Amino acid sequence: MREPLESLIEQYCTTRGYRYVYGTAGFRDDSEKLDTVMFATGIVACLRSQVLNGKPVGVMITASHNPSGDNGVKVVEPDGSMLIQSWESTATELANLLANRPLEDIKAKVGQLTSGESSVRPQLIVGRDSRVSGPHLLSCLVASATSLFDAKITDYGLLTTPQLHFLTNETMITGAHVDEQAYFAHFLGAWDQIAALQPVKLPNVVVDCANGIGGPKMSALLTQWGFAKQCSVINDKCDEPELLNHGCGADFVKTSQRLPNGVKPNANDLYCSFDGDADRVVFYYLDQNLGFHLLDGDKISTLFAYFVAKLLKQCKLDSILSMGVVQTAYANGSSTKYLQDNLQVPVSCTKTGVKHLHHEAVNNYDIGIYFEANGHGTVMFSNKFHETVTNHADQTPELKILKYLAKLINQTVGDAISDMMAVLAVLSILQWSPSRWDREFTDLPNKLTKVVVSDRSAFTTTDQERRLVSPAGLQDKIDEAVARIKSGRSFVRASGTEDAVRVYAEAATQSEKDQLSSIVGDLVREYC
Ligand code: 16G
Ligand code: ZN
Repeated sequence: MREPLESLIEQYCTTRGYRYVYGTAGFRDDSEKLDTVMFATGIVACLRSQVLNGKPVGVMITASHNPSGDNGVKVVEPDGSMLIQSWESTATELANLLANRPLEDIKAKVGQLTSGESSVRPQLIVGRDSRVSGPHLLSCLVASATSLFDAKITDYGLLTTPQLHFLTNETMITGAHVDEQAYFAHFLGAWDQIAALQPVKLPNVVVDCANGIGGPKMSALLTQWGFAKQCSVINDKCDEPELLNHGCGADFVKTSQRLPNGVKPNANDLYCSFDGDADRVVFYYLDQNLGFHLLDGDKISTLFAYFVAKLLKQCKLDSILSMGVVQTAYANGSSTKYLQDNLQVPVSCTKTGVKHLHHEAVNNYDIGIYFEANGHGTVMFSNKFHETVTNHADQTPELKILKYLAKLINQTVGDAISDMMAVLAVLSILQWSPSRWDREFTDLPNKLTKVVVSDRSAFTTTDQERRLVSPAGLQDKIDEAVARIKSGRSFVRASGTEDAVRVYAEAATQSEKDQLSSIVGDLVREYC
């Protein structure tokens, strides 16, 4: 230990008196409140690496689509997946202890956690998005990791969240330092393999990077990508903090269902928007009258399901490899119906939050496609898939495309860059225009609103967040309201990221959807 514990705590655990929760996407808060959390996360990440015998544990500093004044941190397992759930409470407890208990208690606890039983030197892989608060917060994390653990830290500086997941996993696999270029080389390699089998034919693509870290990373990709001539990047000013996620980006486009700032409307282009840390993507296009059409996470997962099902059939692998789609309650009812009725694909529903979908996809299918409607998602290919396609006697072009697709889609986490490349490859092979893609099914009109409540913990749910358990009686009232509306569906859940309750409503028509949304919103206000 280089510095006495006491002075370390005095210096770095300066944000005190707050309560923190390691939620669906790690810790997230106003960046001014996070010093103590970062110091605690340094400890948690090092302990996790020690338990795993010194394997690399990732740490990503980001607040995704939140405003630029917020920040956050999440811990990544050596295989690139999210921190296992049982450690989330360890992280929460430690952050709250450091932020709320007297110095003596903190010293005792930290002393106990670092009491040197383990001779294993922890290894951390660290990255951050473009937020101004990033470097300072990183220094708080580095302080505990180096002073208390002498951890080996590889700091990649600015990264997208999926890059951090990917590089953590690559470090574990190779057991050596991995250059950031390995990320680009991997996905560009897969793209080139597909393009060699099937010439690429696509419209111009405009990529809105939410003025976040996706901007410079897309620029780096474009310097090496054969498709670059047809691809342009907008909202890539990641050095102007006030612009981050402001009037642009995946969250803005999905929630407001309109073009982001900075777009030149053109009916012949395909557009997509990333979020601030580039782990979410949604697409959209304009019809000949410049009417806006969104192609969100549901449209992306159904596109992949259509394409993979078709290839599996052509390769006569459909009875050998199972494929399914994982959604949340926010998936549009039309997409679920389309998957089940038109494609005959099994669909599972999980709670909101990428980790829930990810586990369901990995545990249930050889090819598990998962997307939240908001654009978070990927396609997971199992070992059985890889063994089957590698050993298959008939290495047809269709089989090879399946194999390369499994490489083009990030296997650690949803990735805006990799998802975008995969969608473009699929559209090119199918020779589908954006409107042809959109025609597969029509979304039911839907609305997502939020109600600010004094205590969101009063709203508890069951059935993958589709039904309320408490407040008592509210679900019955919602059921009555839904029953009166054609193709009506509505549910209420407490947000995991802010002090609010979210109300989702969908129905056969715009006016019925508005009606249902306002009735359920009023019911929530009545019961809170
Ligand atoms: C987090 C989740 C995202 C989810 C959102 C829901 C991750 C990496 N991110 O951002 O998947 O859609 O929370 O927010 O899991 P809410 O609970 O406020 O509705
Ligand atoms: Zn994000």
